[in-house]
Amino acid sequence: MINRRTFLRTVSAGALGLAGATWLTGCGRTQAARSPTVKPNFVFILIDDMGWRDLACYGSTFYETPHIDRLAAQGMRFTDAYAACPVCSPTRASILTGKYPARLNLTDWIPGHKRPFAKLRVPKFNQELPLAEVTIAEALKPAGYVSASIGKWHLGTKPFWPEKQGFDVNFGGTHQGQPPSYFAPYKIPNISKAADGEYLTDRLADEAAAFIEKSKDRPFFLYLAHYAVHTPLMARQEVIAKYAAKAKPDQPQRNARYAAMVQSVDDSVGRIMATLDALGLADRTVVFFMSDNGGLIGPTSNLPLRAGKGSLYEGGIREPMIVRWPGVVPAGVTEKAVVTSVDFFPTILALAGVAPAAPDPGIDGASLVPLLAPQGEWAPVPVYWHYPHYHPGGATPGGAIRDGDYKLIEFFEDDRVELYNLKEDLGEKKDLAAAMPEKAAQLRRKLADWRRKTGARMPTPNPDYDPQKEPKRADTETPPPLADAGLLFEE
Ligand SMILES: [Ca+2]
Repeated sequence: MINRRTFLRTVSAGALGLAGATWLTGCGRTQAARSPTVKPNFVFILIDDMGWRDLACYGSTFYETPHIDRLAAQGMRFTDAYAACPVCSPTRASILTGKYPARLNLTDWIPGHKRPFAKLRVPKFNQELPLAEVTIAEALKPAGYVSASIGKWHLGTKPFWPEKQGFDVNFGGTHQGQPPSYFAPYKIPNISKAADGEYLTDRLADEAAAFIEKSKDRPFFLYLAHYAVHTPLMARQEVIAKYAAKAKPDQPQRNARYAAMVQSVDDSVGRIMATLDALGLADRTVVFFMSDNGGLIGPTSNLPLRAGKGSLYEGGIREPMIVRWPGVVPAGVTEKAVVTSVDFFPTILALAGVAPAAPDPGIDGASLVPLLAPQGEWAPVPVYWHYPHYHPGGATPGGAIRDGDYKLIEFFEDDRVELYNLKEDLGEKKDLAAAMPEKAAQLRRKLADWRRKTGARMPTPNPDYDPQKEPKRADTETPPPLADAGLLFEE
């Protein structure tokens, strides 16, 4: 059986064996803007808590996202792309290292939260991305890349900030998982000199554009990790007014404040694209667009997907994902392959023609080059999750595997599984576990094998378990009424 790791080695041997970017010349596409010696730039735009359905090009009829829609029209749009975790920090770590959160023992958002009377005692997890891990920025550095982390970091305190993980520039990245305010003063320690009333998403776009301009003559890696669209819901008043006027109470997506935050993110993408165009860099810059976990139920709706942030149902983990590289990645293509956030690390290294001196056997991701270039053969592989934690949204500790059309979710509290055929049942409404016991058992075995291989830590029975003292379980699936959503998430 081929797993993501062995597959990576196979692809690496093919792609990287062709030193530098010369492999690109073999795919018969125009090479006018590139030469084998010019390495591509990478712009990785990561949105916080953006749901799968939060873009017009993914079916939203409320939010307006013309720039991101154009990015999709000029590149490849993935329908079945996943975050490796339904919450922030672990997915970020998976992107930067190519390893599953279970392997990194970074399985919940930092610092997590305590549930002393829950049925299960959850395992301890790393409170930072260990410095020994090799990030994309560190891997690209020997090839002459300059790297910037602009925006949210959320992978540890100061000794573990981006500048300790290979980034030459860190603007606004700290231990913080959300900004105290989206309007200056932000109270983010490494953002200074902000004019009163300045809006954070705009400022991050400004800083990103300035970094691109400054780095235009050398290969660069820009990791633009927006704090948006995470709470607190704060946006420009005039944009909120526009969406308030078109919000309909009977529509699942209807929060004007959240819509305005989405629009500002879209504006920032437009700003980045315009900067690349103005500098003549678009043809040698690979742009990735991704979110770190599913949309938060309340501010947004992930329908037709089930549930949202914190859950292993599709609403918590399926993400919008776009890759654009004019002349290499075919334009306007919808790609249905099942991919996950651990795949970015090997993909970026392969596209840069960078081979680590000593390949890390712990890399879980598969290079997406066979899908993107397209070059070589894409061999589908299962995707896994390990979230042995409780989430305030109501989710309980569990794990999951997506293998082809099927997905199995394991619930650790009661040792129960659910099985879904996502091709026929995107909303995960019809549990097939009882009807297809052999399929369920087969996927459960694969999930258990993967946990063993990655060293995943399991929760244990809690001797202090007291259901009376447990917080009342929230309904994870039904959005609150409009008025409540406003009250709950008012800044
Ligand atoms: Ca998040």
